Amino acid sequence: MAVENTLSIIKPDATKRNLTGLINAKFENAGLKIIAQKRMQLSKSMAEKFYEIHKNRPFYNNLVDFMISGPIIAQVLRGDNAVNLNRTIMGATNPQEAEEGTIRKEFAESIEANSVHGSDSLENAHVEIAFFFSDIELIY
Ligand code: IDP
Ligand code: MG
Repeated sequence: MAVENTLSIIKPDATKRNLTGLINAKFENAGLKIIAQKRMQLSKSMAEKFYEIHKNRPFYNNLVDFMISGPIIAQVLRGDNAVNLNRTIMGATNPQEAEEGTIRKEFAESIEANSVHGSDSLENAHVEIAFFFSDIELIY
């Protein structure tokens, strides 16, 4: 399997409840390495741009407001099959549909406040990592 980098975000619902360590333990226990990390307060324009792909969805405005409601952690996870492995560890978007042991099953508050973001393809991972980090900030 190929070694990949993927973008992970710990969302405001999770930073507010002090869950960053418990969430990152799940990534590290699964063999993913955190090779870059920053805690940030997103501006409205940054959140709008990051989620631009969802601009026409009915939940877009609420999603942007949620993403700026508190600090986030933007981070890059690296490992074998990192894009899909991260999505598996996260669980389904709707926590009610998420598998036991996943982050969203254990920690998400709702389909919106679902604790984590993860890139959904290698191509999007490259774009999303570049949104937050320059190459020299990725420390293998
Ligand atoms: P994903 O985060 O599992 O990839 P996406 O469909 O890409 O899910 O949606 C992006 C984010 O938008 C979700 O993580 C969630 O925070 C929010 N979201 C998705 N669907 C809904 C919905 O039906 N109602 C409210 N918020 C939603
Ligand atoms: Mg998505």
